[in-house]
Amino acid sequence: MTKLLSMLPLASQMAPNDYVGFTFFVGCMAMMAASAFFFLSMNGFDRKWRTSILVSGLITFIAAVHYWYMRDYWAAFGESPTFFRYVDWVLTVPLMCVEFYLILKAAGAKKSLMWRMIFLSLVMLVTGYFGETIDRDNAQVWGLISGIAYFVIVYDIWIGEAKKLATAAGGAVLSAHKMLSWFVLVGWAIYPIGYMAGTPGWYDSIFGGLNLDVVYNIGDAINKIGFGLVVYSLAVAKSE
Ligand SMILES: *C/C=C(C)/C=C/C=C(C)/C=C/C1=C(C)CCCC1(C)C
Repeated sequence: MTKLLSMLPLASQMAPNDYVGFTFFVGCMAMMAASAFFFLSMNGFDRKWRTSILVSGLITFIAAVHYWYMRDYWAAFGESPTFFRYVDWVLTVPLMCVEFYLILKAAGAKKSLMWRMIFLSLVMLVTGYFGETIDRDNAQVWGLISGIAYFVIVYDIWIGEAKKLATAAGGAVLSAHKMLSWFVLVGWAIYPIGYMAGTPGWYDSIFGGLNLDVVYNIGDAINKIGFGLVVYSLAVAKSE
């Protein structure tokens, strides 16, 4: 009987004090629920807003699939699933840039703005990956380059071209843009904290008590689901 049971693809065991595993599990469920919500509500909106809601759903759906694997990976190896984490981000963060563009399209946003943001986000993520994996000894340098790319994105949306377009559009678009900008300034700033907690350097003593994965999982839940809900609210406001 035990032999038979061991052949079944049972869920991995999870210790009651495995709080890292717990955040992977809850994160996975939350992303699934959010995806169902976005996909099922899509058809209630005007054509124009459907794409935006679809992208919100794709962001949480891609994350849900990755969380499924990350949860498993953590349970099996007790190690940070860095590879899956960054594949997830490389797909979802550019989609968030697309979301900014879609919202500002009516105000005259050009595709070049979108590509610029996508490029910057990829620089931010690829350098972060180097610092966490193949060149951990220079994690500070990679983190710095990544941080610069991040600040250029923040500049673009708070002060630069994106901000100007949002101001010109006014109304619900401006307030949604403002909310999304806060997500990028405050919500995205959670990630460097996780990075500093999980890579070697002088900051070990400051962030040493934190777990990189817990910080990243909290960041993802806030940023992916919250971001999608802002877009959803804008669509509701605009469809009335
Ligand atoms: C859904 C996933 C999101 C919104 C991920 C965002 C990730 C970041 C903003 C990561 C930023 C980083 C830095 C600014 C410096 C250190 C390295 C990173 C990649 C953790």
